Amino acid sequence: MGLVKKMIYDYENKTLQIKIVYYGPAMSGKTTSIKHLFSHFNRQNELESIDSSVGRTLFFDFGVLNFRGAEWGLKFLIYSATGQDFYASTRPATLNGVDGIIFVVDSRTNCLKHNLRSWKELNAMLGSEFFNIPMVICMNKYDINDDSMISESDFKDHIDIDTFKNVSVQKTAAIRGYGVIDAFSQMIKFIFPQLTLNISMTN
Ligand SMILES: Nc1nc2c(ncn2[C@@H]2O[C@H](COP(=O)(O)OP(=O)(O)OP(=O)(O)O)[C@@H](O)[C@H]2O)c(=O)[nH]1
Ligand SMILES: [Mg+2]
Repeated sequence: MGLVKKMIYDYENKTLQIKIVYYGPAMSGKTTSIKHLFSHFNRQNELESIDSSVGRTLFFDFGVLNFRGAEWGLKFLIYSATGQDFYASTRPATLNGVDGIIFVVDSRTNCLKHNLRSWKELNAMLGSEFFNIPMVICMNKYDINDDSMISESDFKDHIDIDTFKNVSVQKTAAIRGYGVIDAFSQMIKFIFPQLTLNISMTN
């Protein structure tokens, strides 16, 4: 379907534009993760969420994070695709031009089916590009941590993990902010292996 493009470089402003999408089944914690990311960088007011009255994402969340080095800038466009199936038709548009995917798993065992359905849908939409896109898998809700959690290796056993060029799986508890910044940093390392991460924020 050709949803994946090359990164956009703005020569005039020496800024590279990168699109990151948080993807996953309904209620897995995508919006919670993004909210933590933006508040970490003190940019919580710049996140646009289109919510229903009960806080479910209707179309997507969207915000921009800018980092400025001496010679260049990075502009991250951050989206979450809605997990609600009623709005499933908006997901391809949200994925259009994606450079990296943070897949948010609901790690409770009874959610395994939903996670895998969302995963397969993503694979189907991206086709052969799927395994070329940098992928960070967040095993979210790990604060619950009772006996009924999907382990990292359980989830890996269900997907073709070895086919990816760049993939990592890590535990998160977005509700406490645990692991969210690590996951984002891992994504930056995948996209820019040479970059040192002492970058400061600009407006
Ligand atoms: N215990 C626990 N609950 C979480 C965690 N992250 C999110 N939640 C809760 O899970 C519910 C859904 O979280 P959202 O962030 O709205 O999920 P979403 O993936 O954006 O959902 P949709 O937009 O409907 O696809 C909310 O009640 C959150 O408080 C977590 O790490 N641990
Ligand atoms: Mg949401």
